[in-house]
Amino acid sequence: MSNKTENSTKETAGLGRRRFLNSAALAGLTVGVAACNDKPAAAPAASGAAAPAPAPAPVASAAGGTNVHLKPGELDTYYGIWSGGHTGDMRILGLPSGREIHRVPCFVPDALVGWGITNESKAVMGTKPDGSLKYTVADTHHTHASYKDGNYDGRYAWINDKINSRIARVRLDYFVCDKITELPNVQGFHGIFPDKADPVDPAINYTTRVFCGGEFAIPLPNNGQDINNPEKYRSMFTCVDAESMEVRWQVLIDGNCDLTATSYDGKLAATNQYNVENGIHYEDMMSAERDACLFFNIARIEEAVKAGKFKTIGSSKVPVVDGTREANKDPKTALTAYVSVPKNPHGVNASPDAKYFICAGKLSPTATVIELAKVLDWFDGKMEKLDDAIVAEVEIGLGPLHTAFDGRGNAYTTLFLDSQVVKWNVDAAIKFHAGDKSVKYVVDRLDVHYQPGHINGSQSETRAADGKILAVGCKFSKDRFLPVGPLHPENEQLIDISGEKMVLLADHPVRGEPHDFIIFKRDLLKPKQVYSHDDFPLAITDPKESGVTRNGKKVTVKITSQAPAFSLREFTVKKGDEVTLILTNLDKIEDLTHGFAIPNYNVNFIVNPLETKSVTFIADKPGVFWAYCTHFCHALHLEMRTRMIVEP
Ligand code: K7E
Ligand code: CUA
Ligand code: CA
Repeated sequence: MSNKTENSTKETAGLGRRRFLNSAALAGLTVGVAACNDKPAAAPAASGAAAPAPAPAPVASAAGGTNVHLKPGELDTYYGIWSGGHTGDMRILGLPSGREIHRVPCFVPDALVGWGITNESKAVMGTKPDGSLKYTVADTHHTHASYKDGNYDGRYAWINDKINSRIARVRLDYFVCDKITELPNVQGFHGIFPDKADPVDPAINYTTRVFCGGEFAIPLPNNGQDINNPEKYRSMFTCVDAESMEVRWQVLIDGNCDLTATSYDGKLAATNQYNVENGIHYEDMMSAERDACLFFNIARIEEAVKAGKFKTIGSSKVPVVDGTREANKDPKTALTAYVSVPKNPHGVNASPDAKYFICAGKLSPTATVIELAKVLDWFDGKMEKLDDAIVAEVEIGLGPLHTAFDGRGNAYTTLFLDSQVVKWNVDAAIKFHAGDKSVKYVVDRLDVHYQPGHINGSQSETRAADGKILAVGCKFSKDRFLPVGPLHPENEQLIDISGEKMVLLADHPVRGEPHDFIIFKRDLLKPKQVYSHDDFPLAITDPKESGVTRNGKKVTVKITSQAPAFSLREFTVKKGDEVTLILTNLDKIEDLTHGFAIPNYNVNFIVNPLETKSVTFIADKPGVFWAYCTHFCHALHLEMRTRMIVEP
């Protein structure tokens, strides 16, 4: 970009641009990249204009010592769990190489594994009374893993679906989705974060709850009444049980939840909020100068639920407590606390020293640092003014969205409009805010390519933040990769943060459109490579059990696979039968996966070592159908097939 140099040498933008940002929102302009038209070169991709030929990018030599180019056979140091965005999936990357190793289907069908085809996956995804999938679209933004002692324990990861307000759990031993829960009375479920400890019982120092922020306020109940009555519009903050995946409770709140964070002691959860105005029209949502970071006192909420101080909404049986501003004015009894932050904030992130939540300003060029001990003081009646919990509010650049940490006291915030990552020191910002204007809290700035959203560092959201690498999800890649038509990939850039200065290490194209991700040490996970028959109630443990059994029109076909053959060479059913085919892969060697596809029957799925899956279909077409193995397994893989005969 010809004028990137100009951008990078500019200090925090001048007042004029800042004013523009404030007035842009009021004027009803689209907030975001396309709106920032006094910085035209920063956003040609959004406007559809052809990007100018790029100047040769400054190629980073890996000064900090992180080598992104692994030798053949060399393994990555870190796992990365990425949300896939509106592809609706979860992706597993290796870092620092940036290689995509796996995709975990959860909310939407997946052709490789047969997710949405097999009975087992359909049971997880949810079906309509006729057996078809309830939903086939999803939008995953945020993924976080379960904790123990302030670090990941390798049990689970959770991911949200914003479109249909669903939360999915992925088992990290097999990297498969095992449960999906739809949140009642919520639209636009966005922020998600597991707790890290129990607020009351210190023995429970691991995740037992997952918190979910509802972004879109809707009339409650949403049944076609009260469409034009903003008073009836509310959003909800939801607590889901980490093990059962049942919804435990909800909190009715003012405003819209954006991202979510949890404290290391389990006492507090928070969500950044815009639209505390409770506007139901676009412009109304941006009228107040300050919105809020809304804190939830988890122990008090659960006491209130236990004491029966709740209502239910619509057909949902989930207890809903009142977390609105009006009902929570007395700190001694308050369930919630609305700490003010500049208008329309976005990300909120917990610092690895467990002391602060940091709110990124989005429409404001600031980061707000909130001290958690002080929020607890307010709840305890020891601090009068809640906003005294704000220990810093400093300018860091234009369009701050998300923040990561290095464990050495520094924060790294993405600046969407400036196309930069800014490294700033939290303690220095606190000193500056307290009055020492000689303190320089901005440590470094680095141009990224382009318009970054989420950012995360290695181990950044744990007490073990290691300050090695940083990944940045750039929403526009423009000229960074070979052109492939109008749709550009995203650019997940990798930055070395081991030294004082950030060093850009690599660009990685990814299929749209990841949002949040986490990066953690590979030894925190011990994935299994072979299933156990015990995992599957339908497992066929002996090929001799193979065969066809009939019960009226219902036919069960049991079949096993062992390279390079299926146990049945052929099987016969009758036209009109409801066929349930159960396939167990008896190969127990790592990496020996088989597939099973039936021509013209829309059936294709895989079975991993010792895995069992089933499909059910109506044999409505007579004829011969060569069901064959789709997954390369053996020199005789192409021959691996069975003849399905459907008699007329
Ligand atoms: Cu910033 Cu949905 Cu996390 Cu996207 S949200 S970037
Ligand atoms: Cu079995 Cu290919
Ligand atoms: Ca607002």
